[in-house]
Amino acid sequence: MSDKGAVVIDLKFERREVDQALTKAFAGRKVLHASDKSADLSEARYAVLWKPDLDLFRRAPKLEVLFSGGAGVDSILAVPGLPDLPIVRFVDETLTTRMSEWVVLQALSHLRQVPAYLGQQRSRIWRELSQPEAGDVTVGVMGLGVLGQDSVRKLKIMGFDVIGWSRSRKDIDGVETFDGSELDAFLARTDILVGLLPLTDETRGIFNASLFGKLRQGGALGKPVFVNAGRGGSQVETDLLAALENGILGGASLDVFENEPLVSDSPFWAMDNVIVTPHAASASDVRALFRNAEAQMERFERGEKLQHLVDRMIGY
Ligand code: NDP
Ligand code: OXD
Repeated sequence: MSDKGAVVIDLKFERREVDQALTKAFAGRKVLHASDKSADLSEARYAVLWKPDLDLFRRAPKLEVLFSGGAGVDSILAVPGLPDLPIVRFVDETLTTRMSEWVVLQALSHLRQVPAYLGQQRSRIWRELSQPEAGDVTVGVMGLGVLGQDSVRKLKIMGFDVIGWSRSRKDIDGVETFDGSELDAFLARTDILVGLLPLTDETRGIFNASLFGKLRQGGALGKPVFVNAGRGGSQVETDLLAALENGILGGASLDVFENEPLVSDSPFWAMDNVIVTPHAASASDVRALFRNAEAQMERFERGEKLQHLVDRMIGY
């Protein structure tokens, strides 16, 4: 075995996919599985992890870099006893493209009244509904990071009027942007609100009754629509449910929930104007994840800076 650093894999993903991806990954490196409780992890330098075992850091005390199995790192940052090591987020075109596909799909579904037409189909009703133009609908994206910026570009291509909000103002061609202090002005313009925020102390519960009440009423869709693929901890589900029931919101597309999996008796499943997907907006492609981690390990061993590092002070 070469002197390249050993890697521990602790991914709570489909094992078959992980094993298959490993056949073409980490050449020249020892690969260890945290799930193998008899494995000696004591010399491992790297861990690729998603929902890691609580004893991982005790078993692997010489880790130097952690690689997140996903773009969001809230669950890693919440692990008790997490060592103070650099954490690399998963950033890859496959993940970005999948998320933009989901976001555009949801925006188009609400624009083109897919939930209503599916209801009509089930009742065998042939009735054309009124059809607003995409350009008359403003999609407001909260979170203009890697995923948000690609989504706004693709929403623009579909003809929507697109605006965006993030902690620090972004400069994106053809998109009006707002900074953290301008949330109310941003919401007042928004017909379809898209959440692509990380879960942090600041964003926990941000999608609440007060926020829903500030979205534009009477736009081209009549009532505003809420779309969330960031994290469920950012939405207050009792407020969301009330807003959908009392008509503050006209619909929603939800990929993430306060508690996952969504319980079978959740009212969201049965709401005609709500589209539910099982945290599947953008699943990590394991082959791409390993390719990225491997490239970063090579950089690290050449003495170059790691990319896509998490800022633990701000939590993303
Ligand atoms: P980035 O870190 O690239 O972007 C995060 C964005 O959120 C930045 O624009 C940042 O602002 C903004 N932001 C963070 N906190 C605040 C705040 N308090 N106020 C205003 N803006 C804030 O993340 P990604 O785009 O890569 O991913 C976003 C999230 O998407 C992930 O954290 C994860 O939770 C979720 N995700 C969900 C998936 C799914 O399948 N449902 C799949 C992948 C990711 P600034 O630019 O100023 O720093
Ligand atoms: C991620 C996710 O953060 O899948 O990548 O949610």
